[in-house]
Amino acid sequence: MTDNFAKDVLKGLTAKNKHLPSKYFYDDNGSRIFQEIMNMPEYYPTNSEFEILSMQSKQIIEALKFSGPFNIVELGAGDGFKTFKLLEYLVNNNVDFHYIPIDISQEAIDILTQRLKEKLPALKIHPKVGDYFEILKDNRHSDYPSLLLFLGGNIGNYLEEKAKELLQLFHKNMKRGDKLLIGFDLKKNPIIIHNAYYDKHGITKRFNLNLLVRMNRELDADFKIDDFDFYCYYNPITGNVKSYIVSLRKQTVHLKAINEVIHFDYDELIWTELSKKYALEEISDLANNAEFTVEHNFLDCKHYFTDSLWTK
Ligand code: AVJ
Repeated sequence: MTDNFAKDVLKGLTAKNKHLPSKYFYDDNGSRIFQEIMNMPEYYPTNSEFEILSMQSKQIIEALKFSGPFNIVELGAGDGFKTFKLLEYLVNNNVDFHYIPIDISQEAIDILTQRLKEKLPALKIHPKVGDYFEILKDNRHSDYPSLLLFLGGNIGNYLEEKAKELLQLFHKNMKRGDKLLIGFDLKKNPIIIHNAYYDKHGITKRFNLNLLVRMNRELDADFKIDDFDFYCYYNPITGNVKSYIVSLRKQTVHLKAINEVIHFDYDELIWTELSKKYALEEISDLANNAEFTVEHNFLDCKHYFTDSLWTK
């Protein structure tokens, strides 16, 4: 784990345009800050998806057209707050299924498991910590059909080519007839998007700067957190939100664990995240590119977000 982090950090911080992969936001501390983001009123994706999964559970489950028992495999389950409504619906209707939440944060999975055992004691839950694909590969040998959940709009973090690769990999690790329910944040009034990412509480800033804290801890680096700021902007034409860490001074940072020195110019940027917003046509293009069929788009009432149901 740490080895890949060191390698990716070195690659990103020695590039001409500095960058860091957003997947490294989610150490235990970052996962907690992300919970705070999800609790902000401005961060609408959580509320929109929560509405979809609360109000349309029945329609979603009917659209699966599974006749017997099935698995629900959730990639990046986090605290599972949104999924709870779907699980609750299924348990209350005595549907026969197994829930397999997967996350890279042990802490997040522990909290989720404990909470679900309390709230839905009848739920058959098999939590997994680790890499999506290793666990997906196991699941391919299951006798039951599967519904894969990739919620929260995580796909928005991938550049187009990477998103296509990821979806092809999902496809490859699914059985014919398996379903994918995948969340996409939709293009909308740019002001709403701006406020969700450039939040006035500074929580998203803390989320980004946590990358520096993580490097200090795991790579024995000496980033002075106060000498860096956060900036992000939304381009309504491309649908891209791009997030950056800004160096407030010309400065030098040592990464002692890997014996590296990194120089920052005054106002130099580190690109930390892409959060792409989609139009519905772009979503069906992506599905078709990976040889999925779009079954249905489940939208919230404001049309901010869609959980798109695809079939292999
Ligand atoms: C978890 C990837 C969906 O891109 O909206 C929230 C992460 N970044 N605020 C997103 C995030 C800044 C989030 N995803």
